[in-house]
Amino acid sequence: MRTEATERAELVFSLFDANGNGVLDSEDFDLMTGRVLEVAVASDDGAREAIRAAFRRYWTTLATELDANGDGVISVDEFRPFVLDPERFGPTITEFAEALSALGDPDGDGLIERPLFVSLMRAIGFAEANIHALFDAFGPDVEDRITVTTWARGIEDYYAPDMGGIPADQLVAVRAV
Ligand SMILES: [Ca+2]
Ligand SMILES: [Ca+2]
Repeated sequence: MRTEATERAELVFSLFDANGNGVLDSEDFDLMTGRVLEVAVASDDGAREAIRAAFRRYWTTLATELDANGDGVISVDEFRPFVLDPERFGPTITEFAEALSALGDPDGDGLIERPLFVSLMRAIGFAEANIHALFDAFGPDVEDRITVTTWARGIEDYYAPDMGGIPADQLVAVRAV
């Protein structure tokens, strides 16, 4: 497992701990879903339901696979190796990546403009400078747009245990703000 992958997993754990109690629990995912839907105002009902379902699956997969003692919470030490295991968590991430990237494209032309990308990623909790660095690393076109596919693959790569030096690492890099 690469250091970059470990750092990416730890960052997403800290952001998804939306209620700040140091562990992941069901309430975190309700809060996160609400925050993302709040900025996905231009998306249709199908796209909004898809991200709701994807967040729900993310949580239920963690709860089902990891919470053996049934106390309803997941620690970072449980989370890290599990989410970086493509065999066990890959399909959940693929659904999540498709649902989240689709929110970036409410008009369905396959392209995502920077302002909406920034809004969605800020809603999840990433830092603004890192979000812009990620968008730049995705290689936007002359009209400052990236494709839905680029973002979806970027999300899947974020959870890849053996990948480093990839656009997703921009989210972890320490930047002056
Ligand atoms: Ca929590
Ligand atoms: Ca679009």
